[in-house]
Amino acid sequence: MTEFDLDVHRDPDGIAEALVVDVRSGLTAAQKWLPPKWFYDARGSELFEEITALPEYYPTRAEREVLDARAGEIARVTGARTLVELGSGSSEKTRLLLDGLSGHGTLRGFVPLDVSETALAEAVAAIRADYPGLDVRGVVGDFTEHLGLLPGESPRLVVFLGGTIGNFLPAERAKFLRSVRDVLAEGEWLLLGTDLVKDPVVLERAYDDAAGVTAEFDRNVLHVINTTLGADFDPAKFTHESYWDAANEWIEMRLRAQEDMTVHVPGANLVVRFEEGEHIRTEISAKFRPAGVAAELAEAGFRLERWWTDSAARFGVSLARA
Ligand code: AVJ
Repeated sequence: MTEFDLDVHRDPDGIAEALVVDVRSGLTAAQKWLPPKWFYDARGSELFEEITALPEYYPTRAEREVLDARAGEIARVTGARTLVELGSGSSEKTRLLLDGLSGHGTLRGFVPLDVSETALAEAVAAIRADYPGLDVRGVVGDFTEHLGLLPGESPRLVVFLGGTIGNFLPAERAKFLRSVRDVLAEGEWLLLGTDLVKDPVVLERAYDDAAGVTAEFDRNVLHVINTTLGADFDPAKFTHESYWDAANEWIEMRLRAQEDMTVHVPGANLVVRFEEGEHIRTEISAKFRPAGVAAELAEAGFRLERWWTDSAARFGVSLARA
């Protein structure tokens, strides 16, 4: 886990500074909010891995079903020499693509990019061990900032899986897709995973599981602020909720204050007051309709070449050409 293994575009000071900016703007807003990327310290990344195995959390399994069925086709259609994964986490599902692409004989390099240095270092070590001969270059960074720095031989296939694009607000999403298009040369590729609109009960359960793992994951952002900025949040005094916003077609995760509280955040030079019953919005996870995904990709300058869903049509995967 050193600069010999990973390209670090985010050092600990830079991370703390970025968190200060987000905490100041989010926790001083009339409706308090925090960006979801701050869930993912070592503990948060572990908790997310646990979430992916929960009975209620179907997206990981649904997307895996698609990748399992289509990896060979993705390799044939793209002929990719470099696989770039944004928000790679443990890179578990990526192995299906690595297998498909190496089986096809074109793949030379793998570039996983993630904000979590610990998760990335583990993934890089595991992939290097299992794919000798593959040039693996981990990049620690934020995919909203560090896209221009992605190495690798063309044609590249950029994959953004898990439905993480749903964490962006619609305007941010448009900007992000456009920025991915802009770093790609014509004829390079994007593989995009999008969770689909479905029964709100199923959605709300997926984000509020019976075992309470998602609640722990949600509260982890408060631990991260405590550890990084010396804050005195008492995470146990916030209850986790998932809420389906039908107008915006997104799930919100919320942390609701159980009593009046004053929280000190010395690292951000900030004191935050909470009223009993007030909530912090900690994540939006937008859900999509097939026509909407196609329109957003076209708007960003992509040509949609393939669209697949799992057999239960819970989750969509798009293969688009720049
Ligand atoms: C990793 C962003 C795809 O939005 O479903 C899981 C994160 N949050 N449970 C999602 C998450 C709560 C997840 N993404």
